[in-house]
Amino acid sequence: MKLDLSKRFGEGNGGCSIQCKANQEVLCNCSSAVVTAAHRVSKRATEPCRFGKGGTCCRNCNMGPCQIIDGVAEMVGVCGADAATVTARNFGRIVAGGAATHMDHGRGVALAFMATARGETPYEIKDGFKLRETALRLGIDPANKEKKDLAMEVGAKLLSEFGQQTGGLSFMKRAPKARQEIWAKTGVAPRGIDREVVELMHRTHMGVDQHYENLLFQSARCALADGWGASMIATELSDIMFGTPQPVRTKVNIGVLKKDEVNVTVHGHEPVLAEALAMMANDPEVVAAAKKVGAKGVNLAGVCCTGNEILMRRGLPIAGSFVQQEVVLATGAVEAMVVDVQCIMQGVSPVAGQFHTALLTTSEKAKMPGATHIPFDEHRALDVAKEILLRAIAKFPERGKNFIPKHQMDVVAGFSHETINYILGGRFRGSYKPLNDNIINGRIKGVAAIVGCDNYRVLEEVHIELAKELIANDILVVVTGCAATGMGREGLLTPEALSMAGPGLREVLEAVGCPPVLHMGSCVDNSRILIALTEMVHTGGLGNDISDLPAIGCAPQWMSEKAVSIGQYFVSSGARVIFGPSFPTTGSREVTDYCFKGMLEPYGAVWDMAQTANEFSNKMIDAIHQKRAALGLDKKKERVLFDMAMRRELGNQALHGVGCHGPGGTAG
Ligand code: SF4
Ligand code: MSK
Repeated sequence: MKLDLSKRFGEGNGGCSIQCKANQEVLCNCSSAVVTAAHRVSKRATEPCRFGKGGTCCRNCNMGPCQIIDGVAEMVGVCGADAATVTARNFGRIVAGGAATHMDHGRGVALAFMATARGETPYEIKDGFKLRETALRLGIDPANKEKKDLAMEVGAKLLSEFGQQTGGLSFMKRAPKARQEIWAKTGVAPRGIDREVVELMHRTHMGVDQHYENLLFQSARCALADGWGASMIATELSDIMFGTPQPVRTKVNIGVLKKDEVNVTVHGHEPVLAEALAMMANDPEVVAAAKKVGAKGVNLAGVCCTGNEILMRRGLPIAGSFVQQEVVLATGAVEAMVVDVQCIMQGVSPVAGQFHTALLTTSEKAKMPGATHIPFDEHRALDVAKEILLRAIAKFPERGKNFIPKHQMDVVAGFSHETINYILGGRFRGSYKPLNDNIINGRIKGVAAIVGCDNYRVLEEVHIELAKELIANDILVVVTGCAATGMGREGLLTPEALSMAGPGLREVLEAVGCPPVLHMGSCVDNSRILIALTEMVHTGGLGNDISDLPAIGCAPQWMSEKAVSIGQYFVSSGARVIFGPSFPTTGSREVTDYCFKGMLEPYGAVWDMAQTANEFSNKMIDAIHQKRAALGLDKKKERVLFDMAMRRELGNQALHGVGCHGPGGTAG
């Protein structure tokens, strides 16, 4: 199949996820029989269905499917459902789908954690300090308890919250007090984790909840059960079990594949199998087997968020983001792609079939035509990992014509909330105070999160241009998921990228050797951003709630249902979120107005939409300055003429160290 990719891939437009040079070179060098999402999307001459895109196609019963047109009386559903009901129901189902993935992921981590505490897996409890901290947070006294007993108690408590019917979620008590009061007042606090998905699916069934506000209320409750429940449990227990990320230097892009090693890529989201593979990759028996077939060893590289998990904790490289998953295989240099769950395109199977590559599914929840299934079980983790690696090694002699592009880029990742605390405040007085102080004194204007997927439907690479614009305006950027990999490809995740930052941000971060864009992890790790925002509130000086902070989030190239759940838990937590290039409720003016304006009243934050990098940056910078103005931080200081007495007083203060504020030096 020969396709003209020039429209999609542009010329000399290196760097963007779609047009990145590595992608272009691989696709130009591989056989025309290789078909990827890039080919499929350019073959689709038509725009996506307007009803589907705007949320007004309903197939919730067999009298439909019904396409609804907002404001046209004859164009309601056969049952009478109007655009607002159908759009809100569809929005709810997107949130339920997204939240459910994180819930199943979190449950899986909790079960593996319990098995580890019982000594049934090869993993260990690596971060004892975080275990004790978490125990205290859950009201469990860690005193005089063996590590494994304490881990059992912590794991059992958190696992119980998945099936819990009433009461609240423990980690929601970490939120600022004002936020907890808002949740209590609105009644939106989740009762149990799984319950909220089940109820949302019930409410969106034909003939149940027909009020869009009520549907969006349950969507918010379900999303909160994701962010402050399942996702946070997944992140915290993974940290305790596999180690809390610390800054680590590694590389990203397809060039991390190696000519003389057996390339094994891990793709999906769950860290448990990838950890076992990392533990076995240097096993003497595995290395000997690799040498026997003429390879120097095994090169483990990530794709999507499984990649982000092992990049954050082990410093292993990432070969590609979501839009690169098929292109990585199209190199012909991958012996095995090991997949677990989420974001795995069905298209990888036919691409793998063009080469010697073994496509290996490992989760009972996710099998694929054309793949070999090797069931993973944490109790047999190392045996399964060894079997996978030996299968990959056996493929190495079959490697035929291949092309590995040179492109790879250095990145510094591993910015957990704990790391930020430590970097800013030092080991013995870890604190967000230097960050808050520098926001107050104006060197840093605020914080922006760029999260989520990359997407073949988006022609402009918004992430990169947006991040550059934000850091140039002295806004600290935090990133997760595939957006982070895209930033990595462009060199934004290195301290050297500070040359692109505004003078204030540069001055603060140069002192601590931090990049201006901080990689905080996989998409489940967006919970780290919730904690970082909470910490900023607790540190003081920037208001009483997340909604007071000069902080904003966005997902300019969102693709997955998870992104919508994530966006909704940020909005319900008080952070404004901008999505692009589309929003799933635009088929109903009422519902979109409610999301873009009406949510301000219950949650103190709203959704918004933008398309170009320019539009995103204008809206985000404006929003940050509005928050600064509300906090009284954007007022121009009156010029003060100092007399002798005032100068003497200043001198005394300097002598006694008053005004010295961490990495920024003296406070302004
Ligand atoms: Fe049509 Fe109503 Fe059935 Fe939806 S629930 S498919 S709008 S009849
Ligand atoms: S993998 S959800 S494409 S970020 Fe987390 Fe990337 Fe989005 Fe999947």
